[in-house]
Amino acid sequence: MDKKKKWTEQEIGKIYYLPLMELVYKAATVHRAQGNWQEVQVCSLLSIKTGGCKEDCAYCPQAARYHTGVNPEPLMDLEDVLQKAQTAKDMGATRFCMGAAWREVRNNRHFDCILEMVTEVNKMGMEVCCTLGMLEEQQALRLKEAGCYAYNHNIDTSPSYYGNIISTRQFDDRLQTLKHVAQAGMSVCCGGIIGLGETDEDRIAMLTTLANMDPQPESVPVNALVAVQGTPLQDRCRVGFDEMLRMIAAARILMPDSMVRLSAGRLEMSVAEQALCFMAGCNSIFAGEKLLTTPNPCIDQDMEMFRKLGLRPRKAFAAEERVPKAAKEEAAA
Ligand code: SAM
Ligand code: DTB
Ligand code: SF4
Repeated sequence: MDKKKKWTEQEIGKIYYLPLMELVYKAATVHRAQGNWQEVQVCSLLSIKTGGCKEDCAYCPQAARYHTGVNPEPLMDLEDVLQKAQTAKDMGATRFCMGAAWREVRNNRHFDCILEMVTEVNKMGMEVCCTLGMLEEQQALRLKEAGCYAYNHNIDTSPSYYGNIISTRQFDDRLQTLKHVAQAGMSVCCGGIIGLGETDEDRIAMLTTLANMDPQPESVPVNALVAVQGTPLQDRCRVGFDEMLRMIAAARILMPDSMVRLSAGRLEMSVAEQALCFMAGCNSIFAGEKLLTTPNPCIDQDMEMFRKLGLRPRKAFAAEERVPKAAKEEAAA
């Protein structure tokens, strides 16, 4: 598939609305053709700066304005972060993602501390990912220089539904940060959430934005809303498993080279349901008992699931070992 292809919403709608089993079959076929289908990237998340965020993201337990029981905490110490990273590495994680409940990064001592964390975790041989809110160009470059491999910044939903969920920033602000991340040479991790009250058309529009990014995001987290008490979305019903499966399968077909990550919402899914997601092209998970503030399946359960399904954790930096298609074509010419 030509990566530079510009997808229209109509084209994506045709894929998205396929009968589910046909969609899964097509996605599984794409997944098999890419090779490495047995490998699942195991990522670990750590909230290094929890709560007290000034943004109003309606889904988020860390927004200061909602009363969710998440206590604001200061930035973690370097030593504590390194200890958590070692624990994550020992349990088999190869990507370590550090999250901060910030609207944006500021050029202050907290950012300097994070740069140090990035450098030290990178030295441990793990792919370092950060998710710290909006970034300026220079800040993205400093993160990259410190050894940050990837940056997570989700578009969350469709451009037109965005204003119903977040009013303290614009959809285009997200795109601007993603541009800075890509220009700095970091790998882009960008996805969204389903279950916010959006329509199928919104999901299609979100997929269209992601699929038309150039280059497409290296990883695409698909989150199901975790409806946290105290947030404006506390009473939203859980998304059906078929809806997660549909999003994962569509993402796999549209972004064949990306890692598609089954992210928030996995705790409620059975092994059989997750198996269908892996079949449909999901090849990455967040592992460990906690996401940022909410629970997640424990690693022993996940390893047992991999064993049952004949899957295996992928090595760190595996993407760099693959010869890019363009280079192969050049060599052959
Ligand atoms: N503050 C930074 C930002 O907003 O980019 C980084 C942390 S933020 C918690 C990272 C992402 O977590 C959000 O963009 C959203 O996609 C996801 N997220 C947050 N709360 C969630 C929830 N309750 N359910 C599902 N996903 C959630
Ligand atoms: C992503 O797409 N999902 C993760 C990670 N990127 C940072 C976060 C999920 C957070 C779920 C709610 C919580 O634990 O606070
Ligand atoms: Fe803040 Fe990020 Fe939560 Fe929004 S998603 S309230 S920016 S921590």
